[in-house]
Amino acid sequence: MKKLIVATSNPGKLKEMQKYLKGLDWDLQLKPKTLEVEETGTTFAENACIKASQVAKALGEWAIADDSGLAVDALNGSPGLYSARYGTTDTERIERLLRELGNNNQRQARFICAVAIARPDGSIALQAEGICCGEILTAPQGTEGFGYDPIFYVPQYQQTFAQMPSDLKQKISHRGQAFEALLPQLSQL
Ligand code: ITT
Repeated sequence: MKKLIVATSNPGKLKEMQKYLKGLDWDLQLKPKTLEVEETGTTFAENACIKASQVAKALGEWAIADDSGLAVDALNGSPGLYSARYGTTDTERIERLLRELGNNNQRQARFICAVAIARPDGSIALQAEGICCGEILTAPQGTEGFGYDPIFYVPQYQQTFAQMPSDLKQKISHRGQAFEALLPQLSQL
């Protein structure tokens, strides 16, 4: 089995990525904590490639990375690429977003996820992207998931990502869409 390094420091993402990659012919290993990569790209796709490529090259192994974030229409797409840097904890990030949105009734938002897989020499082998549209609530609801999940409401299911069963989130989320596009290509590598 070929080794695939999962290049993330986010435990919530890791859990979801492991589920998508389960049962494939790859031996998943987590990136060492000390190996940190600066996200200098200007798009989610660029950052996913930077993370996968640098980790792959540093370890001489295949690597997969995810770069994702929440874009809120009324905030001109913020926090976007800066979703992780919006605060130091999930609670702080959620509070800041709710504060900035205030009682604006334009609450449309979308989650975006880019995934990339790099070869051991750092070159990019595969890339995919997914988007999930929803609305930002005025207060958190639900305890599942991670990150901004408690304030991201999906009208079609009348639930936030943090209220829905994890299997449903896995299927309909931005990450779900990205992996749906990636997995058939991955099994052909
Ligand atoms: P790595 O770069 O180490 O993978 P990170 O948390 O820094 O971890 P990003 O730079 O991609 O990851 O930032 C993504 C931000 O968006 C971060 O705050 C996440 O918690 C949040 N986020 C991404 N996907 C999410 C999801 O499915 N549900 C809730 N929040 C999510």
